[in-house]
Amino acid sequence: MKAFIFDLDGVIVFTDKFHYLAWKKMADEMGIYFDETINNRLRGVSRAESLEIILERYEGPALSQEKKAELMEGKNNTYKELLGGMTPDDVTDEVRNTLAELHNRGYKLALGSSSKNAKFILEKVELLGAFDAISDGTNITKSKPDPEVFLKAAEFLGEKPEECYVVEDAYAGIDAAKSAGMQAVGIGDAAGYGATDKKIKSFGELLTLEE
Ligand code: B16
Ligand code: MG
Repeated sequence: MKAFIFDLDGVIVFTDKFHYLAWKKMADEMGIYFDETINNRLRGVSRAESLEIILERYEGPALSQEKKAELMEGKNNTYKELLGGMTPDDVTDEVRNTLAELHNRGYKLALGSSSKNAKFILEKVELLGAFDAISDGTNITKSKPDPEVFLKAAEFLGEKPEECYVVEDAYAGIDAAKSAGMQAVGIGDAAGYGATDKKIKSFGELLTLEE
């Protein structure tokens, strides 16, 4: 194997709590029921698809595309305000050291995130320089479980899909990795998902994956 492609939210940083708070604010304002169980369905899913999942519980008059765009913009503004408080302390030493050691061992490292805020987050936590390539929500047309974000990451790295590991916390991300022809490593929620090739309990276990 030549490379690792990392999901961002739920793997490198835990921004899911901010997504939850930002969507919750919007849902409360619109009188829509929304809880953490529904929020789990938003992992790895694009902003537009997340909105549609939340609107499954909406009972008001039909919403125009303009209104939906406005809702997504409002949610993203709240989310970015919450992200504004992030610092390098929001990345554990385990994550930082493991990334550095994988690099030392000669692996190429890429980010493969559905988020359009990925670079902003990596800047806040001072990890932008840890990756050789970034594939995120700004360079894809289809979001996970479509393999596009990971295939683009492999292309940016100049590596073959079958020589890439994908590290993911979301079922949609594991499905995307398998569709891309990559090795899927599950952490967090995804460690309990049958489609994963390898399961890890902590990030540092990536160093012993090939033993
Ligand atoms: P944004 P990942 C995903 O990040 C999140 O898990 C998902 O909840 C979010 O809707 C998506 O990014 C889009 O994020 O609104 O910032 O563009 O897990 O693929 O790193
Ligand atoms: Mg994720």
